[in-house]
Amino acid sequence: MFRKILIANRGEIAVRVMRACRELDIATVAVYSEADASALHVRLADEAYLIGPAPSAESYLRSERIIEAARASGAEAIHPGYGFLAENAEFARACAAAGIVFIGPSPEAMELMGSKTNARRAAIAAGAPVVPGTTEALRSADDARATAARFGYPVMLKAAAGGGGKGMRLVATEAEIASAFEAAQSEALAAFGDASVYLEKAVERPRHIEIQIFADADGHTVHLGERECSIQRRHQKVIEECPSPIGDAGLRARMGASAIEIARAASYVGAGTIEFLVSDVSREFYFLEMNTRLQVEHPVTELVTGIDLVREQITVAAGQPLSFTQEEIEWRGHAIECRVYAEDPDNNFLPSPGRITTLRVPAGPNVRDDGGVYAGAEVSIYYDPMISKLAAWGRTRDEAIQRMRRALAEYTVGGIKTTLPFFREITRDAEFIAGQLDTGFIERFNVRRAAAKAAARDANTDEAVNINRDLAIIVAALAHTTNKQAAAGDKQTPAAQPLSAWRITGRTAQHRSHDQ
Ligand code: MV4
Repeated sequence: MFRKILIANRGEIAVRVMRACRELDIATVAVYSEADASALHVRLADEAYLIGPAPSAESYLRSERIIEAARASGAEAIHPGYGFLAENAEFARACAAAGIVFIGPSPEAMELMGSKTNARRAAIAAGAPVVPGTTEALRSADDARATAARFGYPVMLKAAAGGGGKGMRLVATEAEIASAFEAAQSEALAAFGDASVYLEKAVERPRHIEIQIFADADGHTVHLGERECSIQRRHQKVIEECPSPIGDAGLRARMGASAIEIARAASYVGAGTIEFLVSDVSREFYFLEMNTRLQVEHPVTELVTGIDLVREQITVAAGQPLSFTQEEIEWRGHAIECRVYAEDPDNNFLPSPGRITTLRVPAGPNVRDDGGVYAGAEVSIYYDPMISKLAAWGRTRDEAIQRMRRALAEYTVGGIKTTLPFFREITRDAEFIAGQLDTGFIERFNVRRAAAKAAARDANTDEAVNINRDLAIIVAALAHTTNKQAAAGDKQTPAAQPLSAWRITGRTAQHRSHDQ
């Protein structure tokens, strides 16, 4: 087993990896930018190396500096977390060249899956169902038009070097195809340095359901079930669940078997995720892409299976076999995760950087918070503003939702805006509770939310009018009595009491507990 591991990341995921290291008695090395000198991951590590200025291109993306830090510290392995260098095949090669173990799949597997057209070809070869479309880049606008006509509108244009929806275009009619193709090409070139664009038939109102897979170097490949990730905003996941509300043992077994075939076709080793689109209507599923990293939402799988995925990544990278077989995996209950961001949900989710003045993190039965901050920490403008992932487990989905609501009510973050109030609303939304989670969920929810806000404003106005009217009546009545008493020469009338004091105090306290 390794004695020392360097974590080439920051924030909550660096902290999460360090926790697994500590349980395995492995020493931890942090790397940090000038903006992160007092960040939580630096405080929790056994040692830490400054690798550059705040911008990630000058720090967390500088592979040579990170490898230098690994050498200087004597770390035998590097865990990349997610993002930054996690899916960078060149970095994995540079680690190997320096005699350091990259905790992840081979550079070849990363490269294969990094090309979405090659990944589609590999999935087809593995016999997995794939969204109808091309496995080659489109050659021209004319080629795009002819190909779209062959598959039928609506179609999706996607960057071959992309993934995660970046540079993606939905095209509804032939009139738009040429301009959409040109736009997709230039977006792909700007974002990925590669203008290649391919075509898929658009799946209407799909769900995004992904399968967690794991493989060791001895060729044991297993799946750990699905995660439902359909609640997304601008292609960023917002809430994830395990299992999917539409999942059952049959769908899981079929999707799991396909995912294992795809992983085997790529000679995959380590933790990986196969993304599928699932039709809400037919329950048919189609391969979308494979992510060759530990994913942000891995905790929901951990809560339901009881398996520590990061620990397993480390032991598998050290050459050990998987610590469990497919038959030993059991899925128990339901887990939900909310990604808590330093963003203002009342101002179009604008980032809300700054100092966290107060912090109360929920705990108690079956609640897990994977955080990367503390009271007094600074949320920087330079990085992703996710401050924690709050997860709740219950025996049923309803119980998990109730527990999540309780945890959200306990959570307070002072000094910055967060998405906590947004989650308090979602977890009370009827469509969410019913599990109707196709790709249009957030859009529909935002419409309902705006309508509810407007109604609340109107109700408040009504209430204020009523209170004023009631007060006017009380004041008039009091004045009448007082005048009568004064006229009668009564000197015993007590001073007026503030009638609604208890109510005002109660409201203030409630507002405080939901303070951002
Ligand atoms: C699609 C699609 C419909 N048809 N591909 C891909 C990346 C993901 N972030 C969004 N992606 C989609 N790919 C085809 N052929 C619809 C989406 C999609 C989506 C998928 C799941 C959850 C939310 C989504 C929101 C917009 C688009």
